Amino acid sequence: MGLNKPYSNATRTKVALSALLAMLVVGTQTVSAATTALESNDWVGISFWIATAMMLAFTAFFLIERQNVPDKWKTSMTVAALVTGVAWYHYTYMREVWAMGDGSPLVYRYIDWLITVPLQVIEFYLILAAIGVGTFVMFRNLMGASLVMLVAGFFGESGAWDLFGDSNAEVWWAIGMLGWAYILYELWKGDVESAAASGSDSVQFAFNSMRLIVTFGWAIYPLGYLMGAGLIDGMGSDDMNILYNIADLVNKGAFGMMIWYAAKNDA
Ligand SMILES: *C/C=C(C)/C=C/C=C(C)/C=C/C1=C(C)CCCC1(C)C
Repeated sequence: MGLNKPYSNATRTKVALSALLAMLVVGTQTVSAATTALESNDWVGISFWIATAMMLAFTAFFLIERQNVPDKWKTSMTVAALVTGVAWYHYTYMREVWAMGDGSPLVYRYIDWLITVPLQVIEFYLILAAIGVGTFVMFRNLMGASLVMLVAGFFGESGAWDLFGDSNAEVWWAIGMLGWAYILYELWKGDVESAAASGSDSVQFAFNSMRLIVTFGWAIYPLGYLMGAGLIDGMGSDDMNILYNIADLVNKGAFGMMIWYAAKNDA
């Protein structure tokens, strides 16, 4: 047994499987809570169910695959599993809120984002550090901007702080957009781009995936917000929830899969 490989693969597998088992045991408490059966045309409910199951599957996959990638990618895999794991936990409640006829699970949604988005910023930082541009200042600014984005979204959607009267939803949306715009600026600016170009193929793949996810995958959320706020003709809160659920699968699950793909192909 070498110094940097103190545990055998068999031990690692056992640890990963035990963690999964513990998750499942805890999870079934909420998973098996009393629900009314879904109607066959309840598309919002169906999307909640699909997202819940997929988040669990992603989490299991990332935890188990963590031991099949080179050491330097393991932390990224762990963070990817935490993102989908925390989301799975909240989805078990969100679909319940929906199934019980209590409408849009706004508070659970934002609590989830408040945990998973900072975790994703950590993921971004790990990739930026791998291309040599990740600094503390950059990490702090990305974290700050993501919090501005989420807090503004919460006030705008909940109406908990009606600071802007008649245009409350619009102005909070615009403030949230500024937070997102700052993140895009950090990821698309020239020096980061040229630094990335000098990384290994795997690191470049991870970097490009991250940028596309934050640009296009994240764009689904402000669109959903506008629908939910009744600012797009003929669209409403149901459309918003379907979009949010799809967006979460793309940005948490597919993003994690891209990290895994990059890691697997890094010799
Ligand atoms: C796993 C959850 C993720 C990646 C959530 C991301 C959420 C956003 C990118 C939300 C963005 C918003 C704006 C850009 C403006 C309006 C308010 C928000 C919060 C919907």
